[in-house]
Amino acid sequence: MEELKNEALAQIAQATTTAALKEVEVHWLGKKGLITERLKTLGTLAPEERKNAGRDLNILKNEIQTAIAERTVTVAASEIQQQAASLFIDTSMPGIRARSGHLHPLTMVTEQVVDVFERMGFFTLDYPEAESEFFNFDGLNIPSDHPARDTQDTFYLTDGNLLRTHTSPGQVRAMREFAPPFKAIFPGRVFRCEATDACHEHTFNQVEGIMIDRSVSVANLISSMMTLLSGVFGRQVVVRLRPGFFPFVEPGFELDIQCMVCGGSGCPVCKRSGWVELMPCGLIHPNVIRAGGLDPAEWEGWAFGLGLSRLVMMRYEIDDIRWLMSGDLRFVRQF
Ligand code: FA5
Repeated sequence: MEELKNEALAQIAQATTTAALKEVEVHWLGKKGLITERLKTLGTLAPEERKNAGRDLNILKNEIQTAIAERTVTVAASEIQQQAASLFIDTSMPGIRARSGHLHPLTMVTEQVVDVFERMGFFTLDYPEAESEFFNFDGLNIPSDHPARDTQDTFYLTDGNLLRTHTSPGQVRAMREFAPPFKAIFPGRVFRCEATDACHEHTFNQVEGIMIDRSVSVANLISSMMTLLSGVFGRQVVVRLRPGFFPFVEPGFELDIQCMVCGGSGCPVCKRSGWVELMPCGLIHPNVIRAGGLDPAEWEGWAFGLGLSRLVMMRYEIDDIRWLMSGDLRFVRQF
């Protein structure tokens, strides 16, 4: 026993790496290690001998285990020291700049619009992108034979629903959901089955806004629009108001903004006209108020449908709407 112990302790002392120590451990205490093998032969000894040999072997086993554990601490510490000494840190090396992510320009402008409107007392709602024909068309005073349906080429879904072509379905939904008076906006994606160009996408963003009260005015509508635009652009912008037709408003207007990409001189974004159609609006048609479950004799409202993607283009002077959804990081990283 004494000889075995000396031999084991000598091997442990000689091991200078954790790998070498592991080998020593396997050699003595492993499944086929010396001590384990000897413990297995105990059964062949006479009972008296077996008792003593068993006790001695277990004492030896514990001693070896303790010695290995102690040596492991020393060896590991010296290994760490060696590693640290061999590490050379060149503090003059140029660093690798961490690139932090940021919001997409569309998200930034949406948040700005939401912020301006929330400060004016509007609350923000989120309505479904997959809509029923009722909310997208019929409820908005656009029956199935109405020519206005043709101006918004529609993606129909196999379940009979459709991808909303504008955010206006939220008008009827909001009126059904909230007791008037109230004012709300609902930003979101809309979809149209149409050919794309510098200022037309098949998937783009709008923000709808409505105000329902006993008496509302076009003057109030226009002043809200102006507050929004100066809030987003941080400066005075040139706008013009034209009459516009939408079945769900009466009277209806088109609010155009002077093209901020070319300053009004004409470019592909404004189709060389110097103006960009940005924000149709008007007083909500009595039929829509009715579809919203309210009595048009008691309640009035105004609504607008802002082309958010176009607003982003104007805000950041982007010359082609298709950049927005392109997923091209070279574009996104510029903001
Ligand atoms: C509508 O979508 C109406 N729902 C807006 C409205 C709301 C009118 C409330 C009255 C009251 P229009 O189809 O014109 O209208 O689209 C609204 C805005 O979305 C346009 O002024 C334009 O800025 C933007 N827009 C329209 N089509 C596209 C397109 N293909 N790509 C990008 N922006 C578009």
